[in-house]
Amino acid sequence: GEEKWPRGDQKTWTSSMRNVFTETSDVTKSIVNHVQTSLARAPYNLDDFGAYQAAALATRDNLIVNWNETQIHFTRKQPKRAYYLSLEFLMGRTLSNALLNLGIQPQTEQSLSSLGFSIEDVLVQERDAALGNGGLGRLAACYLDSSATQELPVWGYGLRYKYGIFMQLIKEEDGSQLEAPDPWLEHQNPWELPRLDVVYEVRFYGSSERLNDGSGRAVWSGGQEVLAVAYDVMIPGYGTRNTNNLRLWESKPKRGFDLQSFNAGDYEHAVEASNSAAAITSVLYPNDHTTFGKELRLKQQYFWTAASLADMMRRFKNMDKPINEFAEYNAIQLNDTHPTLAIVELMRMLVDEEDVPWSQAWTIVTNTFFFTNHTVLPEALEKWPVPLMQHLLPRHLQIIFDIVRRFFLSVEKKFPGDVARLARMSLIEEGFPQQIRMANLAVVASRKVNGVAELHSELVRKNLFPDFVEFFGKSKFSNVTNGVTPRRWLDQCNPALSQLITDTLKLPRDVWLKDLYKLEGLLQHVDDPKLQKSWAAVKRQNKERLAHFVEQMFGLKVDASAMFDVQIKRLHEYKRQTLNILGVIYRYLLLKNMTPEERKKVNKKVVFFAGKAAPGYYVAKLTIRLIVNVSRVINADPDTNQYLSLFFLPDYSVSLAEVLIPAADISQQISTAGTEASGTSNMKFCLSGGLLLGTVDGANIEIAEEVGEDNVFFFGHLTPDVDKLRYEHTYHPVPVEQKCPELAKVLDAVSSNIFGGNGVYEPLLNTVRQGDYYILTDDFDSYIRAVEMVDEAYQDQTEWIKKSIRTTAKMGKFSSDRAIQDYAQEYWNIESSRVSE
Ligand code: GL2
Repeated sequence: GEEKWPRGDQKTWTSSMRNVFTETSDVTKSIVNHVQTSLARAPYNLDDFGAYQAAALATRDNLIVNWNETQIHFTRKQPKRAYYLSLEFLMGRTLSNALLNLGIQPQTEQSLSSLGFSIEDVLVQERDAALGNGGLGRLAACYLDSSATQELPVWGYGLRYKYGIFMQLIKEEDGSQLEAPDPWLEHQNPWELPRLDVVYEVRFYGSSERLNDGSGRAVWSGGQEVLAVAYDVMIPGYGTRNTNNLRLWESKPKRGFDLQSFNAGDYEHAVEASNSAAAITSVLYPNDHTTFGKELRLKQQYFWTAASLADMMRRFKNMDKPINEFAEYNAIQLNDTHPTLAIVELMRMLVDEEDVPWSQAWTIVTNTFFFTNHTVLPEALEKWPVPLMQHLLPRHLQIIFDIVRRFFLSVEKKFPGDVARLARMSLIEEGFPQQIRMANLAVVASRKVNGVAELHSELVRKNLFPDFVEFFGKSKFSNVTNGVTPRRWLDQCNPALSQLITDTLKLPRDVWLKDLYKLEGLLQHVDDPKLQKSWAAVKRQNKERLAHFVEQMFGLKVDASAMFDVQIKRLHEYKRQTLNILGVIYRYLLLKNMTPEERKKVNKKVVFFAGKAAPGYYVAKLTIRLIVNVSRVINADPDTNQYLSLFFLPDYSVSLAEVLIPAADISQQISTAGTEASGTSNMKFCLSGGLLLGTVDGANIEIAEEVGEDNVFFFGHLTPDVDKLRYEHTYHPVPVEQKCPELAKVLDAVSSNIFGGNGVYEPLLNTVRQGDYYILTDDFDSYIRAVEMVDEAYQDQTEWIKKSIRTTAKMGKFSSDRAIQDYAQEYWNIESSRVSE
């Protein structure tokens, strides 16, 4: 129906409102206007950074218009919504993505050019938003992009860390990693809207009194109260006006809370309280796949889930629906166990604040939540000590114990007297202290549980939660294979390839970028020499871009005609960067022993590494140090350096990945079988036509299924063998010299200090010599043979290029659009709705 215009004269309002501008002249006007007013700068002293700021503000104006329209659209429409709760959103840069999605890239390029700036120089001024550690955080960013593109009512909720993932420096003296803070908000962030009016109080500590009136309710009071303030980040869809929201919370002290202290003249104490409130969102924890049980981390998790749920509840209540319909209007996806407290918090809100009886509240909760597991590594499974929970969140601990009691009864009913089963399934792990198993809690309270690739989802069922599968039934546990957004990971980072694909498919770019299965059309042209030539030329161009970048950084020449071999990811023993570097040393020693004539026949190779190690992960940091020092020796060796060179690129980031990935001939995805849940950079490399050298693990398996095994290079033992091999390492150890002489020679070379170090690498080498948990000694020979196959295949450039085209052509499945479709249909039950033009 007609709505009454709220204030003033409607015509005056609407005639002054503007829509998204797309004309170059309007872009220019807006940029200049922002230079003049927002930045208060003059044309003659404007540098590239100022031009970036002005272009960002101009672009942001457009985003805000669409963002507003989208929020109004969905508020009116009242559809079911989905919320993606993630402690990490690894967004990278925004400007180029915003320009692409708004469809004003060419106009902005032209406008900047006529103002005297090159768009490339302007775009690189932007600092990455690096609020994540690795794949898990980047996945969340890809999923936001796909949700907006598919016009789905999805919001992300996270934390606005003042410091993102640390900056990695490599120490000149010894090649080791140093960590420096990442003050990414130092300059204004144009991509966020502070919502100082969207504020919630979040309580910590205090005490909880049960009412004992039969209702199960309790009153939680006292303790510390802090404020959560919303900052909204606009998430534009591609080829649509729909612009979703990522809401990030910042903590701040509650004013007046410490008035008592001020009055008492205890200024120091009052200020301390404020500091501790601000500390909650100060820093992203830099550990990937490990938990340390720090109180501040638990505070982050509760702060974030409490604010997010309060916000969802407010939005739901504005719709005037009965509380029992909460799950019909809200789906919440838990990105790993980090947001598991949201389950407990929703119980608390329903029971204590909304007066909903326990069993009804539990029905609502178990219909609302969905849980994604992202790793099977035991060190990543979150457990929180009961005493810490008691201290920090006394009411939540009561609720957890109430959940435990009821769950015990239902297990006992189904499996009477099976005490061992109860112990395995319990949400509480016995010990000193007792610990809360967050994964078990997430499983018990979620409607569905999923892994992130077929193999991983099977391991989730068979190894992580077999008892729960038996109890709840198989259908609760399923798979959604990860995906990546082709907008950022093909069109933006590899524009030349995107153009070639558009030309070859004879389809508009916005068609195949929204339906990536269309890439299969490339297969028809695989044998076309013209396409092969252009395809090779694009790769060469991308390699030259990277070579130039590295030359600037290291002052060394990089041969773009050599094969580019890339492994970029967090440093972790299970990812086996060690296997790669030992393989490089093996190759170097072979080259050293060759005559100059023999060397000429060798496939030239440039090996690239990049990745951060958690600051406290000693072995991972040693691996970086070894790679850096090996590179210094190899690159300086005139006998071999035309044939083999090696670079460790510091401070790996989304933006660095955007330069490296399009330039790779091959990427290494070489985790011990059964350890990498999915991997997502494997998909990105293949999308840019980089072949895959990898183990039979994670999404590598599904990539091979798509492109065919003859287009990938697989090696190594399979998942079912790994446990057996580990058992043998422990109970029937065989010295490396016997088991794998080639590897033993490599280890000895490192021990002999030809790469320096004076014995510092021994602890790293000993992880291989003793125990060898990640089975390097078992996989080394097979790895070296696979590398030889790669070298051989590369000799036939035509065949190689055909493999490359075939690989790209079969990446349709790995679009995050497909993954989000799966979640929307099979999990969240939400529908698309387009904001009108
Ligand atoms: C990870 C997995 O290790 C990785 O294989 C997967 O691709 C991503 C996204 O699902 O999740 N799990 C995890 O804890 N991190 C990952 O990258 N940090």
